[in-house]
Amino acid sequence: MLLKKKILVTCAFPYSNGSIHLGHILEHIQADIWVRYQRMCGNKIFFICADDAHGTPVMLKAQQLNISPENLINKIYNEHIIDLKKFNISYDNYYTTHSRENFFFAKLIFNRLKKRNFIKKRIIQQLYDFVHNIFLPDRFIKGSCPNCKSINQYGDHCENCGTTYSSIDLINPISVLSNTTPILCNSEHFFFDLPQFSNFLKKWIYSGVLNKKIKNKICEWFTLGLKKWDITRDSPYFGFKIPKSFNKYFYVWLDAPIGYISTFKNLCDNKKINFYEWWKKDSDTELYHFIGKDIIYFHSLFWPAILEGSNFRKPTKLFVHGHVTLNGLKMSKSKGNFITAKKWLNFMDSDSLRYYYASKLSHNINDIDFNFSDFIFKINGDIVNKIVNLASRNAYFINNYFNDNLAKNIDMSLYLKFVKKSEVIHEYFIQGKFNDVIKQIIILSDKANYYIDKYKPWLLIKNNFKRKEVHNICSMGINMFRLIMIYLKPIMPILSKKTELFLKNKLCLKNIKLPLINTKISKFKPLFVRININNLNKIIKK
Ligand code: NOT
Ligand code: ZN
Repeated sequence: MLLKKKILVTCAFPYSNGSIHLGHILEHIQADIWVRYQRMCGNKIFFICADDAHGTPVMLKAQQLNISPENLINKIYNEHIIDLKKFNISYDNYYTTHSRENFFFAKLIFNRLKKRNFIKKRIIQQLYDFVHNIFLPDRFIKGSCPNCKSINQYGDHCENCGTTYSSIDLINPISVLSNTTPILCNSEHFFFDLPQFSNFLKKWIYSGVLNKKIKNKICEWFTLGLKKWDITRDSPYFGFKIPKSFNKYFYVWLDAPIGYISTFKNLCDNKKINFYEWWKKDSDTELYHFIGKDIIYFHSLFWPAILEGSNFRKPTKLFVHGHVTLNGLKMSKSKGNFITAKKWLNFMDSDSLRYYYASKLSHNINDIDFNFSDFIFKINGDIVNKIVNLASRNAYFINNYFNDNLAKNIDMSLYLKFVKKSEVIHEYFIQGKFNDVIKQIIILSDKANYYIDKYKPWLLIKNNFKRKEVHNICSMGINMFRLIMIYLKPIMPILSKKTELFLKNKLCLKNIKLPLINTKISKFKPLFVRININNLNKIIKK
């Protein structure tokens, strides 16, 4: 018997200052499909996520709404939980970084790093807004790019020429908060000494954790040279206060990844799981992070270095995806092409989006375009016309002529060809090549429909001597539908539930070699409703 794996999977934590939108949902769906498939294989797997609750944007948003930050993050947390549940994202724990467990691990890790001399103090200059009495984060400063001089650029990088720089190098900086000119002030900060980890990281990156494209990107960063990383923020800040410091806080990006550890710890305490088996330095369990390409730096450099420096295990692999564009455009609130998860669910179902994203997801980091006509074409063409139609056209005969009973004989050689496909489909699932899973599923659906078209049970049924033949053919049709739905189960959980009721049988990989014969199915009820373009258009109308 194959040894069962022990796996922990995470998604990047959504910020506590806004709603989940279709861009976020891509990642949660991607990870959830992978996790559901691993569960079907019988592996022991935990799937966790949390809200990323700290930082200046959360603090300012709460001020704007005239509520406390705690109040804001609670409200957003409840919304996030509901949205993710409705997309059937099957988290074992969805927690928050504003937790006592996270404070505990942030302190523990900081102290371990400090003890081993990986934390350095430095006095730095930063821009200060004297109207709001606050040091300004990069995103709250605008000015002209020091390189190409283009105006209205943010304090961290130029959207025109792509250069990254420090906000104090901006020409004519302006505070986005007060519209006044900020003043340079001194402040003492703690820095994480990333360059000390150069050798470790170079080795780690080549240990199979990343695919080639991403490795190349990281090599560029190595060539530029690793820099010490500022992990402190001054008060006022919403976050964890650094012990024994005067009004210094951990930067949100320090305690966010530590949330992976603390969210799991919270699960362990509730479910009596052995925490150290999963997080100790030489753990033989596996750890996978699903992230967007914008946060590779944090996960491939800072995060493994922090774990190494504080004596914890490192990730097994990063699954990195590109960003979602909507009908070819970047999603943006101001341009009106921005769809929240909640809005989507007001007009559409969740399975169809899961299927569409799966059909576009592979193991590369290309952006993923959500195109409305392509979406309708795929859902109505693949799900309704090919897959569900296979069930309905065969169930018609089984229900009406054979008292809901499946025959004793089906075409076993063809059946086993369908079973054999589970091997390549397995590889595609494991590698995250869901687009190839879908391609295989469609090939099988076409084959199955062709089989029925060839034998034409609707003509054979008119001949009393051909009854048995019709019974066998349509029972084979139902069996092919069942195998297709087993492969589709991690992708479309709602359709799968309905299919299980229809087949009176649980869709699972374990007994895939045994066909459904000489057993009853239910009366067929529509399993999926055709998608209407008008509903889709309503989503983008305000
Ligand atoms: N809230 C961040 C973002 O970019 C992601 C945090 C990821 C979680 O949306 N932790 N880490 N690392
Ligand atoms: Zn520029």
